[in-house]
Amino acid sequence: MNAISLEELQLAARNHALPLEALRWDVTPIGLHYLLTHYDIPEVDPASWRLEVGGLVERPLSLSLEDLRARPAVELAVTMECAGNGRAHVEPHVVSQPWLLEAVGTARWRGVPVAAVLDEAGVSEDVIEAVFTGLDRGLEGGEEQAYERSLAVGELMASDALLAYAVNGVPLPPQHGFPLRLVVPGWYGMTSVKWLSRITLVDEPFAGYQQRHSYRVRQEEDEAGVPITSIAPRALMSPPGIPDFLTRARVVEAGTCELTGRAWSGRAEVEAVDVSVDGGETWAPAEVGPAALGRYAWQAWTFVWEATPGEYELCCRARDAAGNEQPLAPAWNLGGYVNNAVQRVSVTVPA
Ligand SMILES: Nc1nc2c(c(=O)[nH]1)N[C@H]1C(S)=C(S)[C@@H](COP(=O)(O)O)O[C@H]1N2
Ligand SMILES: [Mo]
Repeated sequence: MNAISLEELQLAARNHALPLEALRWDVTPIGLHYLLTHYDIPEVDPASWRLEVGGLVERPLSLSLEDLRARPAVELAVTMECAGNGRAHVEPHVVSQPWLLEAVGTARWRGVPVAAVLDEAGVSEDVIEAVFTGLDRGLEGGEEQAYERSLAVGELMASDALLAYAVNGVPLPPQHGFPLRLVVPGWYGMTSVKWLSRITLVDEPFAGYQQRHSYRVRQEEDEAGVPITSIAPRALMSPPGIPDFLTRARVVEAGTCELTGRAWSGRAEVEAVDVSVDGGETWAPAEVGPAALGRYAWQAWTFVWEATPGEYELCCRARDAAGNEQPLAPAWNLGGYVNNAVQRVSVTVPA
């Protein structure tokens, strides 16, 4: 068992996960959506707040919330997952937000396509990236910084990325980026910058801390590593039966038990979910539902289990249409990122 420090507990108490029983909702009630904030939730006065679009553009823009709301809106159901999801299961232990495997949620984000706003500003020819800057500030790796991330401008213009001011039919709550956030469907959450204040078009690669140091798969400190982009496949199950208070191990009555859950991948449509009741020795296919919420949101799956008395380890495993499949065991990297090893749920079926 990996030991968690009080500092990690402090992070975990601020940044909560999705309670797994909340997988029952296709759209996550917003208070149950996972949450990750590196620094503090900033205070924003919506009347004086503006989104500045500048750098190498033909027409710099300064847009109020009303300006944005007046533009044609798009709503997208998006499954968002933290790149650190699964971190607490990697060994040796990686010190950071200690996610188990529930740093995920699906919401209906509403706002203005980023591409439309950039078109309006007129992106200059030599621009390669857009830098998205949040209002939140803090220290990380000894560097004082605003939370900032960039995206390649070609990719952005061709994407369905949104500047979202509403979620599940209500204005963004403070913790999810009020008044405006970026939402990049299919990408790990770090890309979707909250509390947006500025978009800056640049002609050289952005080298801010969250781009150059964090969110890269690296084995060694001095290695450049591979930047983290789209979400690897994962299936999760709503744990069946009832939990033990402390261990959360499950007790399920003997008889027919319908296992249910969700599966997603930011890389391609989910093609298959397999279920094991013996810790991954043997597998059988689950029934996977359609992409009912569109191509950026999770799909439901079900599996009928005839539970007989005994001890079980239930597992589920997703594969996408591009052939990406969840591994059985975690892979280690410095940041503890992108660990999509299969979920394991201990179950007792009493006689
Ligand atoms: N400004 C800002 N944006 C941010 C973050 C942050 O700390 N500050 N955290 C990022 C990370 S790591 C994730 S996983 C998602 C989480 O979004 P949520 O809290 O709305 O679920 O927001 C991203 N956007
Ligand atoms: Mo994250």
